[in-house]
Amino acid sequence: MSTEKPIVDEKDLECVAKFEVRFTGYLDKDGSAVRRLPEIADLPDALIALYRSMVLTRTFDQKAIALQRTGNLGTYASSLGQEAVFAALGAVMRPEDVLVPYYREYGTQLMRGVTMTELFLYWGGDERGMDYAGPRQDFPICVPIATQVPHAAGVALAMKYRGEPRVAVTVFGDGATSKGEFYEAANAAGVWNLPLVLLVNNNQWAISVPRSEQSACQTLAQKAIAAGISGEQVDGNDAIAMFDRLSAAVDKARNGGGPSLVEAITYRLSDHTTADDASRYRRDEEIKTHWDYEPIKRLRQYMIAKQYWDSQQDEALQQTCRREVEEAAQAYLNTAPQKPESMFDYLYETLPETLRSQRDELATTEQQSRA
Ligand SMILES: Cc1ncc(C[n+]2csc(CCOP(=O)(O)OP(=O)(O)O)c2C)c(N)n1
Ligand SMILES: [Mg+2]
Repeated sequence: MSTEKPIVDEKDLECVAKFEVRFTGYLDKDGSAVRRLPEIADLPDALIALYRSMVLTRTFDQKAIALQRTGNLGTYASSLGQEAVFAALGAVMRPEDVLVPYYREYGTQLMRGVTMTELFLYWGGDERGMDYAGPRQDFPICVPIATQVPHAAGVALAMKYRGEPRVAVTVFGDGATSKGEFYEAANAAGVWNLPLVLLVNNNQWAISVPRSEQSACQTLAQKAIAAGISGEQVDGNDAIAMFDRLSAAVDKARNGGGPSLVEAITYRLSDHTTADDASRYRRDEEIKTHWDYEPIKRLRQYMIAKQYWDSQQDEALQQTCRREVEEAAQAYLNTAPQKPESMFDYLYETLPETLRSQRDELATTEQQSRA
């Protein structure tokens, strides 16, 4: 060990960088304001649009799970408890922006013009559901974790290269922030100052891995700071806060201010998917506590207190949503399945010989079984 005195005392070392991560929330669990509210809080139409999206999504979720449980749908990933995150995103994006989703953002997708029938088709194993009739440039649902994040950076790069005032938004979970693709995309976005919003749906669980075991970081938002991007936390169960902070991030990206990361703090009230049984790794009391903070009740109570909404309107909305979901489910159930050989049809412009013979064999077997 050196006995030489240090030239600079440790306490006098220059601090070369300081960072902070802010948390934004406006409503308490009962929907009362805890601080001065942003503009949207006094715009009843805007609030009702958020609320409608959340109620519709929750109704859609319930139907999807019922279809899966009765053998009419494949594995399904619910958005229960996280509706405010996705409604707010749908409300702040413009039609010309591009959504690069993972697999829980039904609220956003529906607001952007994807239909419930298309979503049912997808989870029913029919890829035609991802060939949206509406938002043609939005990306399909992405199940491989975090792989869509660099794609979104690529989309944002194209927008910037063409000088278009558009924004790419990608959404992913707390678990995805441990993946290399996330870091690589965030790094590129920072260096190239891309019009990209990285939205982390921190629902506290990655299947059975709790947030505490996912990362030793105090916040996931600070992972952006390492890439030179601003990162912040928002109460993901507060639709007003989500709208406020996401619109700031999207506006900033659109106006040349570059990328941002928004970490929405929410909670997955459902199983991970219908293939999961969370009771094997999660205590009931934990879920009960989080039901107290769920986003639909909070916004409803706020709107009722402001006299923007009443119980009659609420009942009418619930009924409309149920009817719309039932109609979409019927349209899905009435859709004739694709022929099995269609699985060969979309990967190659010209099918290689080995696959062509397999396709022909399958088509013949199919014909014989139908005869
Ligand atoms: C590359 C890859 N690895 C593993 C999986 C299996 N898998 C599916 S969902 C999931 C957890 C994702 O958790 P998180 O990112 O927090 O999203 P959440 O489902 O909680 O919304 C994992 C590991 C996968 N789909 N893709
Ligand atoms: Mg998660």
